[in-house]
Amino acid sequence: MSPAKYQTMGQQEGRRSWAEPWKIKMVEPIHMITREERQHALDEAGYNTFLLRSADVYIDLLTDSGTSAMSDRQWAGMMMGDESYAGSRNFYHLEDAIRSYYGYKHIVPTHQGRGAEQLISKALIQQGDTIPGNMYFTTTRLHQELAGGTFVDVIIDEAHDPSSLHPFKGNVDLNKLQAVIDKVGADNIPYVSLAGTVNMAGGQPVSMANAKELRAFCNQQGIRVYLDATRMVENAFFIQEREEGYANKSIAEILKEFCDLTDGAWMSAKKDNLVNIGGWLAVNHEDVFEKARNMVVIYEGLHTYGGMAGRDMEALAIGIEEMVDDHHVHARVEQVRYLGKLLTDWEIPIVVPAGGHAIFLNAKKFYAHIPQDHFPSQTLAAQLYLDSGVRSMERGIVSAGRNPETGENRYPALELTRLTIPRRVYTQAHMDVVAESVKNIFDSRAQTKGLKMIYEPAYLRFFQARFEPLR
Ligand code: P70
Repeated sequence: MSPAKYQTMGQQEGRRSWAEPWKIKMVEPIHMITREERQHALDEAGYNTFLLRSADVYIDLLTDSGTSAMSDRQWAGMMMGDESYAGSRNFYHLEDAIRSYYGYKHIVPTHQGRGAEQLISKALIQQGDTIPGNMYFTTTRLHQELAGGTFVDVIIDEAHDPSSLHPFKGNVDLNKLQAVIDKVGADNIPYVSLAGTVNMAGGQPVSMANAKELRAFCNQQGIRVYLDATRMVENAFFIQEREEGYANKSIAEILKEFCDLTDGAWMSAKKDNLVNIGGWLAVNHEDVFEKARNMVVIYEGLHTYGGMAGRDMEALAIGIEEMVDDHHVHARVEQVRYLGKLLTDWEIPIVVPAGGHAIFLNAKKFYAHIPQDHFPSQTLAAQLYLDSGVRSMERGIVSAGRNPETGENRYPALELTRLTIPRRVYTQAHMDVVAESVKNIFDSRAQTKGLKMIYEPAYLRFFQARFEPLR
């Protein structure tokens, strides 16, 4: 018998194949517009993928935020919304879910993550304070700055190196943290801002060992630790996979153990929690809770809905129960990795190891001939859209913005374009189409020129900035 021509993914890797733990019950048609139409759409959008209309996008990898497919149980929950202004029963379900799976005592709902960031920043930060953290996130840092603080990066050096294979590139460097304390004094550090899987580093995890060391260190110094839990479930998966002693613990157990090392968390429920909108703040200290619960009525809504409808809170509570399913997390991260494997196999530069929510193309290497001032990551996102209607996101110099004190551009070491995978939405075939398109623009990269910024808004410029191609 002649050898078979086709091989499944599993066979290619010498193992049995696995599949997603769900089947599709409802579909949303998508289609690719023509290259001329895409060129026109890109011009209209000022070469910024945030300004494209989604109808002009074929495969949307802009973000994994609010783009997940909800389950039939979550949709059923939507019908059980208790839309009372105060004391909605869905809020109590949400409170129970957060208490059981994350383990925090007090919960304040918000409309999404940045609502919770505003509350925690305003509750804890005083003018002139310093907030150390494992790499900045755009909205998180901005809220810390608006509250009068300065963010200082204390992530390990490996996080800034796209080719370092360190298994926990999200770890905090305690020497760097000590140096910050020596400089500004522990009294001027309201908390350490710890992110579970570091978005801007490529979705890289923090180890349990590092979190334990950090906790012990902060206890000695009298500093609190608050967690950005947005993608902490994916972090738990990496701990289960890579850290000694965790292979036989469930995602739920690891999540709880990790959160127990922190004083509270803010959350963009639009990611791990599998909903299209929502967020929350959860804390153990009564004093912080009281401040946040009072402030939420100014900025978000009453403390039993915080900007969410009752039905949103119900879907969110159910999403929390579903997100800790080990099979779900495995399928989610492995899908991201599948795309990463294709690209690395074809020698396209990406951040390794592949992270939990996205593949990050290393635009500095991809377009080695385009200087950072000509926006290589932004250029890559534009080229990818032009080639195939695939939408991605700039995560480089445009995202890094300007130093608020000097007004100078920040030049981040990482100049990346993010291919972000929504949860339970796309198939392996979609990943193949994306990979081939990346390969196509990689093969013709020498002809590609950079961009010029022609409009720059004052805050979070990446969302609304406009560009023109350099000729
Ligand atoms: C993304 C989204 C949101 C986010 C996050 C982390 C680690 C907090 C938030 C805020 C959306 C986004 C936000 C800013 C720039 C680009 C994209 N991340 N912490 O796509 O939560 O969006 O609910 O207010 O990743 O990565 P929210």
